[in-house]
Amino acid sequence: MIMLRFAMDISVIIVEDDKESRELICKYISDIFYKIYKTKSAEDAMPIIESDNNLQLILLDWNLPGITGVEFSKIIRESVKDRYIYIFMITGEKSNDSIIMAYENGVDNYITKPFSFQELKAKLISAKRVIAMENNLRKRYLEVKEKSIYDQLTGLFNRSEIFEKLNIELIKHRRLNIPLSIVLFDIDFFKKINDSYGHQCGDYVLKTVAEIMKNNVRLYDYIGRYGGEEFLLICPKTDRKETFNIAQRINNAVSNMDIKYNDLILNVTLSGGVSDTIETKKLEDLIELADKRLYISKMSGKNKITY
Ligand code: GH3
Ligand code: MG
Ligand code: MG
Ligand code: MG
Repeated sequence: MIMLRFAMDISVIIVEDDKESRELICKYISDIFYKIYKTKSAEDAMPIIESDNNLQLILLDWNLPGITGVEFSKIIRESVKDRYIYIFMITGEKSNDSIIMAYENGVDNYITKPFSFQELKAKLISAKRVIAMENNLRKRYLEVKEKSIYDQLTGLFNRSEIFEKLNIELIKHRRLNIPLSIVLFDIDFFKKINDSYGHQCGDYVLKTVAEIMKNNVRLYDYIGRYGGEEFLLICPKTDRKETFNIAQRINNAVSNMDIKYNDLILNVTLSGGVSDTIETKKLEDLIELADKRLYISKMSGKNKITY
């Protein structure tokens, strides 16, 4: 799911062991942030950083109990990957070397003590802009990623993604030494639907069949659109006898469904072929076996699963 985060929603944490400074900073920036946490140590700060997904700005003191702000900055960079966190140091250190070291360890910006609160505020307004930009980029990236793994028409995994899933599962199963099986499904007489009622009706049937399939697989199965009216189901930790039963159940659900399109009521059936990793461990051979059995189902009258 894509989380839309506006700059308004950014929460901030002040990590500063001096109570007076902590309170003062908080007071000065409270009108530009949605939520401000105040902590005296890295130890207290970490659980908050990990649990508040809106936390994207840290005001970090250089000297903290048991750890330096720079060390803490490095830890944050290594452990928080789900969002960009802008790390702002408040420091008494003025040497160029210290500042370079801070930047090398993940710090984004700093201000040296003593500082004017006006200047701090100005820098934080700019930080907010950078965070908003980061969030936009991330949101775009997730949108593009989502488009690149799902089939637009059916919402199932697309061909390349279902292959990717199969690849990953095969590697896992090789290690576990547990069987995995697949089913290749093909809608029977689908061309007739297009020819008789038009392509749009065909699309609607495809979408509906995909929906029924999705509702009838187990939580940990993967289903994707393999081609035009062909689907590939991956059943982890399952041999082909068991998977045959799952495939039958799916076919029954599809064939029992009255698909209503305008004034029409359509019924479709599936043919399928099942194979498993007890027969072969190779992806290509697994597909070929399932495809051969799908062909047998077609040749022997359709509306049938072969394993
Ligand atoms: P069989 O029972 O042997 O499987 O025959 P069939 O008619 O189902 O299979 P065939 O391979 O002859 O035709 C499949 C048709 O599916 C041909 C193609 O135009 C159609 N098709 C493929 N992708 C789409 C799509 O996205 N939308 C629609 N409406 N039709 C599609
Ligand atoms: Mg300190
Ligand atoms: Mg086909
Ligand atoms: Mg077909």
